[in-house]
Amino acid sequence: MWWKDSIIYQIYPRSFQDSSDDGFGDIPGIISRLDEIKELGANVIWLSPVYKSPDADNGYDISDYYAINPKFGTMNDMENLFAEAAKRGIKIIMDLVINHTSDEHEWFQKSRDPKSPYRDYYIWKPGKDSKKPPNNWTGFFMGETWEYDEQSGEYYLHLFDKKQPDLNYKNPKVIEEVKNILRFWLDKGAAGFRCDVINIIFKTSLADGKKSLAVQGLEHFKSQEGNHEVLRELRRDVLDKYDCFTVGETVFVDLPDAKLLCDENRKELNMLFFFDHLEVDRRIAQFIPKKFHAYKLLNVITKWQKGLDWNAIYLENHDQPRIVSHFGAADKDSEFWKRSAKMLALFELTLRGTPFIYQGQEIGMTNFDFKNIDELNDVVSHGLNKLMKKMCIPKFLRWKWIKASSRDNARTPMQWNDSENAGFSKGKPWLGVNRNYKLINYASQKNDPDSILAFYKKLILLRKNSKGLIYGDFIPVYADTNIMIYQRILEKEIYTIALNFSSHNIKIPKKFLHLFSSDYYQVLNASGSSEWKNELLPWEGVLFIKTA
Ligand code: TEU
Repeated sequence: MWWKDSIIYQIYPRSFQDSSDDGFGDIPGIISRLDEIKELGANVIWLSPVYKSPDADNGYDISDYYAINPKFGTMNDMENLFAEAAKRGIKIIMDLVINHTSDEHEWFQKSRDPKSPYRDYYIWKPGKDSKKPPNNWTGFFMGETWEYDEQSGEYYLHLFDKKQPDLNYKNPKVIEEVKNILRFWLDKGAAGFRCDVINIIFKTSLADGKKSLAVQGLEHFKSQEGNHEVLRELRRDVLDKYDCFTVGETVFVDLPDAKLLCDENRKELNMLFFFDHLEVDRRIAQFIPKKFHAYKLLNVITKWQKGLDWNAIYLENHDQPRIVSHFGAADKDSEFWKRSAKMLALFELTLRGTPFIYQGQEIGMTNFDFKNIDELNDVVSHGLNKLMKKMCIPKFLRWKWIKASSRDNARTPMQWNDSENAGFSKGKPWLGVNRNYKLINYASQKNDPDSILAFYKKLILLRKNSKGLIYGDFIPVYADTNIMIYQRILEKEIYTIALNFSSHNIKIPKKFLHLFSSDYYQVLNASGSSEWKNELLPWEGVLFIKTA
């Protein structure tokens, strides 16, 4: 299957490359950077939403699935993008956001009339005892999940922002609409879809949820039987007729759920994004930090590597802080920014599954040193701030947590070079450019063989030519608080990987030294040092390769 040995590059269009100098990335900008993506070694692009949208949630609130947001360009530009990408052997997958639409979508506007045939496209309900919402569910954006609509005299459900009303998947007409959307984009040339929050689209009942600090009501809409049925129907009636794949974004997913969703015989999704690995050092809906232990990370990764036949592997996306700030040294010990970024590249690219690389990850972009809440655009950060204020959490703590977790950390413009606005745009960027762009940018790494970018390219090439790194078994070997060791094995190919997540030199435990005997192994390491002294340097990663 071609998507198994692919390398996928995620583009967040508004922050990638601006060609019109309005401060907003666009499709012609993406076309102008396809060569860089090809040089990296990626052969698939996942494009975050470019559809028409009022941008209440940066395009994840779609008002027309068949039109392009004019800020990004035209349908003609999009067709050019498919064609130019294809010329370079690059496929494109689209973001499928179908749990909700924008409240400005024509369907929703029509559905506000209780007599409209569109009424049942959404989930409308009268309030409890006149003025109270129909149930006690709480949303993904730290706020209410029901909005009262004067015109209708009823509430509508929105698990995200109030400008993102949830569609009603008990209505077969909604499923037919989705099939049409899929066909439209597949016929245009899409090679598949990244399916937004795809495991919560079916609401079995609207009863009150169990009390919970996170999202309350989950048991009524996470991985419901009806949800599985919808996925099977989409696959059977549309997706299976094309050479394409799907990757689900599955929130709060656990392994038993995931096994059902990705079982090849059930024909639902091809692979999915889980969140566990990025939450090993955070608690309560990802916001409150706790101590990092490498063994916890290895445990989680082992669970998924062994539990599923195929994984979608990622360390970054547009919702997560930058990995070199999160698990790496950028914010703790910046001397090792570069080495830790390479160590994390080694981690991601030596796991079994299809790797997804998020724009800027390949040059080690870091979190942004935002100074106050007004510098942030993210709806989640603002929602969280409001909620914590209500809970009387002191300002300095609120800011500390929001700053580290804000989705805007990943959304600042791509740092292409050291010219004004990092070469992203000549206009004022929609979100501030990271102040470190003179130090961290694509141009300065392009021809430097010691750069993070060069390391990514080398690893991607190695992976492409090594069946063992793509398909080999995953064998956990050892982990403690600071380091982890694992192997990938396929017949006579043996890969041994050791990663150091700390600022100290750490000796490989004696018991495992035999795995690193360099007389018959070839070594690739993140520190670039050529001598192996049976220890890991601070933030170093090493890969020992033995092929018979
Ligand atoms: O994300 C789903 C989701 O659960 C996150 O928004 C999560 O709540 C957030 O990351 C907490 O930090 C998807 C998209 O990736 C996201 O960008 C959208 O905002 C969301 O769905 C709604 O479409």
